[in-house]
Amino acid sequence: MTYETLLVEQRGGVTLITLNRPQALNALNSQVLADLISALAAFDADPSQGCAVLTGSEKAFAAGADIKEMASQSFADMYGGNFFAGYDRVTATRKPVIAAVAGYALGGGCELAMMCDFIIAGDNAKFGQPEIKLAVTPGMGGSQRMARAIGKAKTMDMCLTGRMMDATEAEQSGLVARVVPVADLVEEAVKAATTIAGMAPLATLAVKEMVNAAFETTLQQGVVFERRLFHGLFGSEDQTEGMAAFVEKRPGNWTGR
Ligand code: CO8
Repeated sequence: MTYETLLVEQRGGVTLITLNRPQALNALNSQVLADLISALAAFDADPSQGCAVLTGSEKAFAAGADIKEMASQSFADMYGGNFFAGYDRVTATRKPVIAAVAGYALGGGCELAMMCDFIIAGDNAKFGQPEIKLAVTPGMGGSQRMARAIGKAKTMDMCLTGRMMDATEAEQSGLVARVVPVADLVEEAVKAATTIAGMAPLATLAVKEMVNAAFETTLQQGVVFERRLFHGLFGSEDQTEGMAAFVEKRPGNWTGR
């Protein structure tokens, strides 16, 4: 499958998705959204694929939603058409997705990175929610996901001033999981994704679901949800295999059942 705005390749069990609108610093227009939904749905449905990496270019992961596409839209267009609500389908991806961010991740670009399960940043990454400078606000979950990731004080600072945060600050704040030299970014992200893709598939789905539940539930509900998923995995063949493999000092051989 080929896409107008993405490059997609499989590296073993890892799907590498590269945003590819260099002329607009990977600004997210409606075509990018349609392509992304399609590529992630194909990844999720392919049993040979265990983890995806979403990346951009060395200069820009994505410099935001496409301002030129939005500029002439009315309230009726945006609200009536539920503009960009399709991104809910990006977050509905059940298998893990790592954002590998180099360069600018601004506005919708930062929000897209935060929709992924974790972010690995190149040391030149710059994160920001500069929508305030356009007299609008984050609209793809940025105010909510950033507040959960790095807390109120820094989120208010970022969203009210529109300033950029570099990779070091992003790591110290907990926005990104790791920072690596930008030249190694894709390789490092694919390496992490390969590790994830090598895990038992049902346990991997369960981890993603339970960590995400931490943002939707009370602690008590989340702990019970985690315990039930843990119990449920004892109905899987891979649990029997995983524990036998440990005892027999050999790698597990997963069936995804
Ligand atoms: N949209 C459209 N085109 C863009 C965007 C964008 N967000 N960002 C860059 N471009 C284009 C430029 O217009 C330029 O095109 P051209 O060559 O035709 O003039 C090309 O990309 C290169 O950009 P620059 O020349 O500006 O490159 P610089 O290196 O000088 O600057 C910056 C890089 C600092 C990243 C600068 O391009 C910039 O400030 N970009 C805009 C950043 C921004 O404001 N992002 C937020 C956008 S709003 C948003 O994301 C809202 C999300 C919520 C939507 C929710 C819907 C429900």
